Amino acid sequence: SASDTFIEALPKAELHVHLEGTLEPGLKIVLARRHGHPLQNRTEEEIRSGYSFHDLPSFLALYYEGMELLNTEQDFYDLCYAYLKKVASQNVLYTEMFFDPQLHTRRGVPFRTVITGLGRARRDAEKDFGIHSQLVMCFIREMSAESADETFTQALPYLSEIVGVGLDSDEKGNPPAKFAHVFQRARDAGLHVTMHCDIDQENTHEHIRQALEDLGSERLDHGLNVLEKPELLKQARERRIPFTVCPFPNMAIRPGSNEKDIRALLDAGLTITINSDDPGYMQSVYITEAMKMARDGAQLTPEELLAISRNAFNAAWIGEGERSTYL
Ligand code: ES4
Ligand code: ZN
Repeated sequence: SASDTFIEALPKAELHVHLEGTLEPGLKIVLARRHGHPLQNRTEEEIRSGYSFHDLPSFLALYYEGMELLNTEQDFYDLCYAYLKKVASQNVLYTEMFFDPQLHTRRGVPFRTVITGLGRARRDAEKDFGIHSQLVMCFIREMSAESADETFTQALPYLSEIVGVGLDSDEKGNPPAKFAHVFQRARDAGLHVTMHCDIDQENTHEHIRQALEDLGSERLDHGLNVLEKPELLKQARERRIPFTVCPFPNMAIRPGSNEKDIRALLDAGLTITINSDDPGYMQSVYITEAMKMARDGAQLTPEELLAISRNAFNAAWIGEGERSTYL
């Protein structure tokens, strides 16, 4: 299988990372000092040792707790700039980053504060490290369809800063169909569409079917349960739907998944990419470390990892001119 140095040197594109999930304990302490938050008296090790989760709800509880440190334009700048600096050092040339505006607007942080901080960081990181990035706005699926619609309306003045929309957080009882209206608005506005279809959730196959057939999802974030339904598998293969696979959270919070999943997806002829998800909460497993996990679990060869990396550049929501500079 592929060596560490091969993986480290590979030019990469990341398509599944939650910016709020890149918040490292070290930056939490910096932000806590800035805001006089009690976390300022903790060490990184103490914060990290509090990160135990075993399923999606227990992970989301921790992830939501971190939000209270993100308040000013500078906070969002620092969050995004730190992630881009880190992955630029891993030879990530391009990244599409999810963000969750509702987790901020519901606390009284204006949409504008979030998007301007992230935008300034993106431009500075491009200047400083040559990394190109775009934003994908996610809706929180346990919040109401009306809240998602309101959020889309708030985003209208900033649509040039947003390449697509996604759907994340707690899937149980929250099917894609709940958000049909806002996804239609996004498509009408020319945005791209993806959504999480988490592993082994209630009604997982129906959720995947809705995503692919009813909501116009161009990708599936996770989506591993297609393997169990021949009709869905055939459709995903024929439409060459890219799957954004995230080895660390799969192992840590998705009890139904295991390290052989990636081999099974490849054997089924699906188009997969490998990604980090929430590295700040997941032992700092960024894309390079995620690729090493995937290699170890599925015995990936250099040729397979190169093909997986090319899949990500091919699936990226960029123009053909830019794509040709990567491939
Ligand atoms: C997430 Cl791991 C995961 N799953 C679903 N939604 C999320 N939001 C942030 N991380
Ligand atoms: Zn995710």
